[in-house]
Amino acid sequence: MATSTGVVDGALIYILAMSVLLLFLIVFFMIYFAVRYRASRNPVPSELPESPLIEAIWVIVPTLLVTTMFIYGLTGFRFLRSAPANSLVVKVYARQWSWLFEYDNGKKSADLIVPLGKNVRCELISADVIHGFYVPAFRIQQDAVPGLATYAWFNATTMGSYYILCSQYCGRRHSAMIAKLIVVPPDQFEAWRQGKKIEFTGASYANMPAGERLLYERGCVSCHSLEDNKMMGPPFKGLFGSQVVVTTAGVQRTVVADSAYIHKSIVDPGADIVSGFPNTMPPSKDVVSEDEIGRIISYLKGLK
Ligand code: HEC
Ligand SMILES: [Cu+2]
Repeated sequence: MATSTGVVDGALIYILAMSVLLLFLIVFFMIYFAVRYRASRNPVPSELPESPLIEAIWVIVPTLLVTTMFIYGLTGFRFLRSAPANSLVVKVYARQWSWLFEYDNGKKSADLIVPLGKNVRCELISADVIHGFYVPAFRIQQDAVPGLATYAWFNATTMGSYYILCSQYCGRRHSAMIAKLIVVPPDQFEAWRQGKKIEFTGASYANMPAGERLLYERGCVSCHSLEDNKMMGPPFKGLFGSQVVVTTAGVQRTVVADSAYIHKSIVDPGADIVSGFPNTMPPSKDVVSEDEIGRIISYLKGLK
């Protein structure tokens, strides 16, 4: 069965082989003619008769060669652009600056866990700017554009863990927008998808306390430091219970960072804007559930 890696590599190798062949032919004839018709041997330039046959050959042969490259490329492109109907559908949320994968039963994950040998269709959703879903090992790359439904698909035929990168420069922590694609046996995948706790080798944030892990998995730490340094957003250390100056509907006021305030900051970040920071935090309704917000809050309580 064809795979994304197979079709892309096939086209690449074919085009490369053709180019190398042509390079050698052209250079060979160039040198040959330069020597054969050098000035010392031909003080008077030779007059070569016109030959429609030769002219036709050097128009038709390269045209055919280039056409085969085009057809090769087009077949691969069409293969990559048409996910089989029976694919496993995964929603891929791209946001500054993290990935989140959601399965049809609502299961969410910071790594893309997929079963071996199954067609997987990744539906790309951008929460903010243009990102690029890029899995070099599988040769797939597709932009996630706000307001546009795009997708990429693949079929993993070897177990292991591979990198998922963002291929569009999407802001300050673009280079940290990395997740793992982990290919596991189908039965393990199914158990995991149904909620069984399995720690797959290569998973990004294994062995962290639940609340802290969520902050990593849901991409909060790309803007919020768990220490006391300022990043894109305010630091989390010492936040709980502290006094925060915020702007609410244009009016400045001081509030205490209690559970209700933090909850609101997560679901509706634009409501209270912390003074000194831009209103750039993405709303996290799709990304964290009520239950998870609770776990984040209790983690922040302990982060003194
Ligand atoms: C793209 C950067 C970015 C990401 C990602 C982000 N935030 Fe924020 N966050 C901000 C900025 C900027 C502010 C300050 C402006 C404001 O209040 O909206 C903020 C404010 C907050 C506040 C209020 C902090 C305070 O000092 O009063 C909390 C709580 C918070 N974010 C939690 C989260 C959680 C939880 C996540 C992950 C689900 C998250 N943020 C993801 C940028 C981000
Ligand atoms: Cu990105």
